[in-house]
Amino acid sequence: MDSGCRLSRIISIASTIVLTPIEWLTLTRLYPMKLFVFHTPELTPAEVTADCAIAVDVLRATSTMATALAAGAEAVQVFSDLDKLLHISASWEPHKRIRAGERGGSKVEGFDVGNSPLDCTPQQVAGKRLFISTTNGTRALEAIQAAPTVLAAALINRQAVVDYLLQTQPDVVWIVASGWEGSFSLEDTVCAGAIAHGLQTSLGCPLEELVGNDEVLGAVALFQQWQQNLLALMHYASHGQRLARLHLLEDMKYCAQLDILDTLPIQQEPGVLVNNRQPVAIAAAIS
Ligand code: 3SL
Repeated sequence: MDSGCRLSRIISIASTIVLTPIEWLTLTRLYPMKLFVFHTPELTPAEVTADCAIAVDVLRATSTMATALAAGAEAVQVFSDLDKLLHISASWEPHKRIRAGERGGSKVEGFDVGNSPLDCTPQQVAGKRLFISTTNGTRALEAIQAAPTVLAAALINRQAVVDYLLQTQPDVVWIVASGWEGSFSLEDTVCAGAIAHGLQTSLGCPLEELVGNDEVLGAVALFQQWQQNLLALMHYASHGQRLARLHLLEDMKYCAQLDILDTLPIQQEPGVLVNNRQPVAIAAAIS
């Protein structure tokens, strides 16, 4: 639809209903937001950046980060390198920090916890900084940390991410899936599709008005196919099978839930994410 046509559609809609300021803004800006999905950090352009870049690692890093912040962690600080994490966190008082280390799905020896969101109870993390290094998720966050706005998304906090994008309307948004050691991860791309689908539904615009690359269309199609069956998808996905072999079925069950946390991990300084929302009672969510 050309912009003249769009404008007359807007005027005719607006004349029949009472609009909130956000609805007016959405309509009058003619959906300038463009979404791009990248399946791995390696496929993400290094030389340019987006207005808003979102890292996704449903299994399990970004699910763990959102859960820790929902449980009242002071911040989450991410590292791709374990030694650097140990060095930087050493300057924090032990009762003010918790060190999470994961490689290949298992907890790294000497760390307080691995990468299970279910370990992030208020008793364990409230008031503390979570220093975390994981195989892929923390690398994805490092890859996008130069963007003016950096978020961490998972299925569990999808709606909080969508709401933020609706409120702030960045022009160019990248959704960067963590993948597994450089290759595609089904559950991350489905989450990217869930974000794009949520945005499109709220804006009420055709998907093609938001699409920046073909990957967005693929991600939305995958989400539409699996949205009623996200746990089954985890069991098909190669990383889900890896976690199942490690008997981490409860983690998979938890991470497969959609929109259960109103938590928005947002980068405050390079590598440090805080909650853009108030901590909430999460006992019910993680039980
Ligand atoms: O790859 C990662 O960053 C981790 O989330 C993988 S795992 O779920 O902890 O195995």
